[in-house]
Amino acid sequence: MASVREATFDLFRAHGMTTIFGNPGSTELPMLADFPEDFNYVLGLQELVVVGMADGYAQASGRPTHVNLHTAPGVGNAVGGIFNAQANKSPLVITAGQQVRPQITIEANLTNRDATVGPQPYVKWSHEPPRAQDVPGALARAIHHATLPPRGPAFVSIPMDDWNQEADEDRAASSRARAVSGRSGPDPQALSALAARLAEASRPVLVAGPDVDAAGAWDAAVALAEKQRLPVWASPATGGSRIGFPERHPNFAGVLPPAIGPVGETLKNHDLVLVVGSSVFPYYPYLPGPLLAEGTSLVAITSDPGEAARAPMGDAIVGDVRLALERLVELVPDSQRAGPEPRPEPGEPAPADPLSGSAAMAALADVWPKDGIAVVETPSCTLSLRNRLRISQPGSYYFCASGGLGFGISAAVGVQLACPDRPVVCVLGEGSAQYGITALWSAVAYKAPVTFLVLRNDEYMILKWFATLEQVSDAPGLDLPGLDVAAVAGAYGMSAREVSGAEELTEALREAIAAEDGPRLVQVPVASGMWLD
Ligand SMILES: Cc1ncc(C[n+]2csc(CCOP(=O)(O)OP(=O)(O)O)c2C)c(N)n1
Repeated sequence: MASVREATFDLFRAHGMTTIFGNPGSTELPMLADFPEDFNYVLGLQELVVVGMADGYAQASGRPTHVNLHTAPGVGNAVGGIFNAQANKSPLVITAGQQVRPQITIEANLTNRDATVGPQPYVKWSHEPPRAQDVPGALARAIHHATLPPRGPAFVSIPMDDWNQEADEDRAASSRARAVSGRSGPDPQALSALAARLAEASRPVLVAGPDVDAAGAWDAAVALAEKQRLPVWASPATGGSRIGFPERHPNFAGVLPPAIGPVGETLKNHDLVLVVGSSVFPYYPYLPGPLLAEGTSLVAITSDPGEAARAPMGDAIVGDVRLALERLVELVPDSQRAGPEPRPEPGEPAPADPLSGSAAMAALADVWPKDGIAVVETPSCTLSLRNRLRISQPGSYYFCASGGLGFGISAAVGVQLACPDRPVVCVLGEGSAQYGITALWSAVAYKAPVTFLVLRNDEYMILKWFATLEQVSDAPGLDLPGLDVAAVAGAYGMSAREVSGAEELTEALREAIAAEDGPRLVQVPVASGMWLD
């Protein structure tokens, strides 16, 4: 007779979910008992980091990923990460331990009161099974919710006395055997009408968003842009959790600005804007203006009905991004339009002491490995990084779509565990690094050979920039004197050092990226400023 635990581990096996990210407590120990040899447990020291590592792993592997948290306080700590994972469309199956069933009603210590309510707004489904025998079925359902479009976290609370109960083997086997596919084709008529609109437009443009990458649709996006001679913008960096088009391609025009007025202004010379795999748009901050100029119309293709529903303008077609793009490529004619002007190469950054953020990004670009993956949490340098690296391979860029910090270090560890053969470089502001700092320990513990590059400007630069924009003066709490991430990393057992100047930085990065035996951290002082080039 199988126990609920055995039936559940069989379910995870059937879905290839043999890596579990967790931070354990007494309420989770019964699940972890006799831990099977074919499973890996990746320990994170705080729950935001546990979810962040799983988020990176899930996105980079494309697979549903199990996160195990400690009852109410663990879930509470994790909520920021769950919010991030939802924005990143990361298929997480999150479980949390719960008091034993006989002690929930009397609210014994560590009872997760109203367990399903805590993570509610940030998960697709939140549940506590009514019987121990329902645990495997509930987790099967959570896996399907997490992986159906739009992908995202699902949550199941599991009383700790459920694991050793006898499973309902028929039900467990039946739910384990189910395959559920969520790739649905777009409405063929809507797509034909769109193909006709594209062919007839005089100056159409493509905006490629993160779901082009998640859907494996790079080749189709490139084929469409080339066949129709479309200039291509990346969706605004604020929500650009992934890159959907090669940024060295001659048709690539740049990264759209993130606010209403500037987006309308940037796209004003086009009569048709086709947005693929992005919300319309991840606006921030609020800079009002026309959503689009007069004479510009917009169509969005998205697998996310929520994105289609909430867009403030334009038409939308819901369906799998890759299926839609591949069909569109067949439907549109070869265009005779003049192709877009090529984008200028980035210039030499101006010399400065300490280095400008742009010079630091130029140093990184100089040593960038062919199949490198960037995980980015560096608010004042994100645009410079995009401009200097010009990433042109799929699955090579991860950024937190929600703007919530704590993603960078953790996600980089998860991405590296999912892609052990590719060099991962995590670029961080020293302020952002603090939210997920304990993930440095996990990088060391699991010998994840991530290169961490910390840009140290002694401040929350982007908040100073926002203060100017919002006409706020004398706000406290925007300076970070004496925050030495290299010293902290050393205390977690990581090989870490601070360097200064472009030459030392280039050398240190080259060495760190080449190292395969574990993580390295390179910290470099940079000048104050927002670095856009
Ligand atoms: C969880 C969370 N808390 C606070 C913020 C607000 N916030 C946005 S950017 C930022 C500062 C980042 O500083 P740093 O990483 O040093 O980058 P810099 O702006 O200096 O480049 C803060 C605190 C946030 N986005 N998320």
